[in-house]
Amino acid sequence: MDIRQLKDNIRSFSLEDGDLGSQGYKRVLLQLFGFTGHGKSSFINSCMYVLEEGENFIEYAEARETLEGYTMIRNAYPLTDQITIVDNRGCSKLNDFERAEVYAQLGNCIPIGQKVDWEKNYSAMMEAIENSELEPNFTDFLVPIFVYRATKMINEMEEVKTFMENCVKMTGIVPIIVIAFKTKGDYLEVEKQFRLMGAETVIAIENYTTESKIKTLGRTTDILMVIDSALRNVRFHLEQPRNPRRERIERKKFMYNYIHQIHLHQEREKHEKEKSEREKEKKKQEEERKGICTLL
Ligand SMILES: Nc1nc2c(ncn2[C@@H]2O[C@H](COP(=O)(O)OP(=O)(O)OP(=O)(O)O)[C@@H](O)[C@H]2O)c(=O)[nH]1
Ligand SMILES: [Mg+2]
Repeated sequence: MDIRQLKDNIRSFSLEDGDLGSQGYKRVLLQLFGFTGHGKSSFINSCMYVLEEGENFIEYAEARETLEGYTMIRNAYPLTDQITIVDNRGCSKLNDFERAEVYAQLGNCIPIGQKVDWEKNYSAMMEAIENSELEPNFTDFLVPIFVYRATKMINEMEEVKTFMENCVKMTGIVPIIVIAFKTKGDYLEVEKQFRLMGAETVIAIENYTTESKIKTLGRTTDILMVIDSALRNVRFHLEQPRNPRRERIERKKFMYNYIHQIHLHQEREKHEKEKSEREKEKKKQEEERKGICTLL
């Protein structure tokens, strides 16, 4: 498909097009996830740039190289009337509740425009999910996209694989894998790792940035292909009867169950730790008693 055709497909995409109509969805939400600094915000700028004519690059989403992560607020950027892309907070190394927060973003349980705090405990997490009921959103068709940089082999295989599986449980879609920094690393090897983990669509791209913004055919095509793949997924799913309200309830149930499992896991660990400390203390006391006896 050439660039003109890809752009037209994206610009004219409508949820109403299928035989069953929009089934209650009002917009497609492309949900970006990934570790900090892997190119999520830059991917948003790249998408805006390739859909606009001309060479005027605008940094809509601020992109920076930081250790602790730059994007903190879950901002949304409309690409067309019906397609919006969301810059979710990236993670570095995640503890259990931080991981739950990633799913809360995916399930739209954290409002757009809100700062994402990694909640520390069970009750704070449950409260955040309950608060999402203030403005329940069941009209977004969620498409997960995972951004990973080609300069790094995947060390977090188990973590990423579980994330991909949970995306399917929550949205019915295997996340589209975007490998950024295409020219800076062995993207073929990274692609292979993702494919072996069950990825269906893997597209390597080189993001446009303030420093590197000359539009080329290959770079532009790769970026447009990501959006086009997401829309193909949406079309495929809209051919089946769906119920957006029921899907939201199922996502909430997934969240409650997930948080509950984490809570149980942490309680078990705490209990084991206390038990082992008690045993250590008991052993120490016994040894002290024995020492006193030999002295006598
Ligand atoms: N060369 C090159 N640089 C890139 C690419 N993608 C992003 N960068 C640069 O990498 C740095 C981090 O990119 P961001 O887009 O801010 O990454 P992020 O995933 O949004 O990071 P957080 O907001 O911290 O989670 C920025 O300095 C970008 O200019 C790419 O494909 N190629
Ligand atoms: Mg960012």
